[in-house]
Amino acid sequence: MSISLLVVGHANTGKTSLIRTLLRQQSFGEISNQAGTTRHVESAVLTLAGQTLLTLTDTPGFEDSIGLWEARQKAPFAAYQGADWITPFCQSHLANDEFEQEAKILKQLDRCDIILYVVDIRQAPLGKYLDELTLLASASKPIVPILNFSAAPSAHLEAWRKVLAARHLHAVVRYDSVAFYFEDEKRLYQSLQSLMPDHYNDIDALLKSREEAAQSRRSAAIELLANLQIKAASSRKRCAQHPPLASDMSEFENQIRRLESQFIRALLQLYAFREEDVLPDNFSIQSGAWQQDIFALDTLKEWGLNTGASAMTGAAIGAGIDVMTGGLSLGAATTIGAILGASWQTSRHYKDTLKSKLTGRHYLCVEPATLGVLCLRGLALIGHLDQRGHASQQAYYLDTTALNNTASDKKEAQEKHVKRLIETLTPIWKNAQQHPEWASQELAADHASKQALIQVLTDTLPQTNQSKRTT
Ligand SMILES: Nc1nc2c(ncn2[C@@H]2O[C@H](COP(=O)(O)OP(=O)(O)OP(=O)(O)O)[C@@H](O)[C@H]2O)c(=O)[nH]1
Ligand SMILES: [Mg+2]
Repeated sequence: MSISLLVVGHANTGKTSLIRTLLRQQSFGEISNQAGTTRHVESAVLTLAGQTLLTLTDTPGFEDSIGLWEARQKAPFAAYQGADWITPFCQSHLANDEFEQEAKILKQLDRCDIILYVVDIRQAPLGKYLDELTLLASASKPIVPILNFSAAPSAHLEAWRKVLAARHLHAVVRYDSVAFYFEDEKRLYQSLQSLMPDHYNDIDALLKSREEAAQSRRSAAIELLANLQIKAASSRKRCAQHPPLASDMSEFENQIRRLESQFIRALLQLYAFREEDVLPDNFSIQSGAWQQDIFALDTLKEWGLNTGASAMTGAAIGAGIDVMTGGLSLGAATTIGAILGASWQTSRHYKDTLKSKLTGRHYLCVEPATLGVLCLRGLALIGHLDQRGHASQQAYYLDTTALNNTASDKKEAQEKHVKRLIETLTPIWKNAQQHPEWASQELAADHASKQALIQVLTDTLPQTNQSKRTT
């Protein structure tokens, strides 16, 4: 036997959104900013290992709760005690007429085990909401108030707590169907456990499986980012001449952009989001560009990354791209050249051979600044998806807002954190740069370089994701 939850509340408080997020399913029902979106009762089940644990029933929102409350207090319904007024009311002409939507809710009340009463805490606890609560309470079913829209601070939070406590509703759950916090969902399930002790173990198993799924999703996401980093760092393109031709440059840039696009697609699939849910409508990742271009100088600067090699190799080379000669970056080759000239007492012939070996072949490769941008963007996206509810409707624009919105002292700490991260990752990137064969293969999970990257990314992720609830 599953627990039957009836999701009710005023129009537009996020009832359908709550169910989508609990189910981790974007396809359930219809969501919109317009009140009165859900017109019919619709149920979905939440299963674990093939067993149905919860039935979630969505309902239309209350539209005229004050009118309904007045009708309930008039003859003939005023004569009924407790829940007895509900059946005759649903059989009356009012249920087909002015209270058609409300009657759809009332008809479900005796079929459910628990009522989830969804509140939009951006609104004050007005009389119409209190009338809804009184009407629902007459069904004598346990009510769990869900304080939805909790991610942003609300001036009405305490007022809601007060009016709910006055109605003996102390076990309230804060939630946000868009900015998802697993801890909130846990509290919701824990309140179900206390109301339905016979189902305690089932809900416990559900919570554990949700926690494990979140963990393994995060590990898989980090491995995807490690693969992207290794592939980008080990990618190189032999160029026909030096300075490189514009066509060689753009071909190489596109190769790297494609790697990032593949990573984004794989990540969205892993988190069960569609491309259009995270990316703007008119955006096509096939085209390579994803909002800010990773090879634009401004992008590198915005993410707090300097472009040392670009400055050194001159304007002929795009931002974020370096040129390697004979397996060494031009920076390193120049330094060795200088050492040779100054201190090596070798024959001219040997020196020339070595010099041509160092400078004869030119390869384009990705500069640490770009690898840094790829890394920070990847971490920011993983952080976002970890907390994105399946009811979210806004496309996610991946930019540096998360970094720039922080207070200046925090911003400084963030910049230091980025610098440290790049310093830690640079030796791993440099090593990958010497292995062009890694660009076309997937390294085994226990490969030392991959392991090292995974470790750094895992340690970094919680700090990169700064969006913690503030209230
Ligand atoms: N930021 C934020 N937006 C939310 C939240 N819950 C719902 N929304 C948004 O609020 C709007 C209404 O959500 P719905 O789920 O359609 O609300 P509803 O209660 O089912 O609405 P009706 O079916 O019309 O009664 C949508 O634009 C949602 O994206 C939330 O917790 N946080
Ligand atoms: Mg709805």
